[in-house]
Amino acid sequence: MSSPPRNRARWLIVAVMVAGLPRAPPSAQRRQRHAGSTGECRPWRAALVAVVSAIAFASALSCAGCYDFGALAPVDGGDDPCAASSVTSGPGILVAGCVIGAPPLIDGKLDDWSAAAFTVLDRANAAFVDGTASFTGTTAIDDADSSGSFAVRWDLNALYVAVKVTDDVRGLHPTETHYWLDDAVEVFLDGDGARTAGYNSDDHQLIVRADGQMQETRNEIPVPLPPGTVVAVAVASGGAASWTLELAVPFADLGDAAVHGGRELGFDLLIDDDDSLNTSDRKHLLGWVNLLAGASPCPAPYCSTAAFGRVVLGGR
Ligand SMILES: [Ca+2]
Ligand SMILES: [Ca+2]
Ligand SMILES: [Ca+2]
Ligand SMILES: [Ca+2]
Repeated sequence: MSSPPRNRARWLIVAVMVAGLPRAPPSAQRRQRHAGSTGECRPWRAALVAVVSAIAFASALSCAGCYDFGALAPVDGGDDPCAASSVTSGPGILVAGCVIGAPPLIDGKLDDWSAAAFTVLDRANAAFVDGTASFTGTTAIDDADSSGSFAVRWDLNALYVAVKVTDDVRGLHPTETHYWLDDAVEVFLDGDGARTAGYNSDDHQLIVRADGQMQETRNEIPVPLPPGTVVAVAVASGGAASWTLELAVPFADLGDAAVHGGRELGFDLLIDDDDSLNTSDRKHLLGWVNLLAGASPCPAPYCSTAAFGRVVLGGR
């Protein structure tokens, strides 16, 4: 490991202090010692400055990977938790961006997310579709009816999820206790990535309704929300009933595994679309991944974490 930044700072301070020492007039003894020399008399101080400066410079170069989490400047010289990951996003695999600087503000507004980080989920690429008959087959019409995109980021404290939903009619019925029957987004997390058939304490199905209300079910049974989980939604432009959401789930709710780059978690996401004004009646469901497609008796993420795709904690 390269030398800690505090040490580098001390070297630099020493170098500056030494460089700033006043030059003492040469003593008679020193003058005598150098008398008759034909070469340049190099003072000891200049040599020391050169050595110290070289060490400080080399130290600074060798610490390019020293970062504190979330900080752009080296602070304590520890390993960089946002070191680049060799994993790349692909079908069923999403690389979560490492938070650099401040974590996203959970206010439902996604101006603190990079547009490039979002993965599209629409009728054309959804692995799991319900309500197929009510799609028209015309991409523009179907995407305006129900589509979206999502992104995931992380820091040492939490996993952050952002979703953009495009919708044409708000189907929201606050008295409905089954949130997935209204306009909602379902986020599925398998903290230890164990892909168990049943949900364990590190596994979550979080259902966020378009009014910002959130419900958790585990093995299809409502349970208390994970402690510290925060969600916010906002109305988005782009459609009459389009909306965005932001979610932060503390890693404390995602099992005991250490939080570090390269960690894999099970992850999935569904968009529920209810276009009924009077009663809850889900019209469409779009799911990112469903590895249990065709299985029985319940081939869906809400039955088994084995159906999930995965998210990998990535680097900067
Ligand atoms: Ca935000
Ligand atoms: Ca719709
Ligand atoms: Ca699990
Ligand atoms: Ca709707």
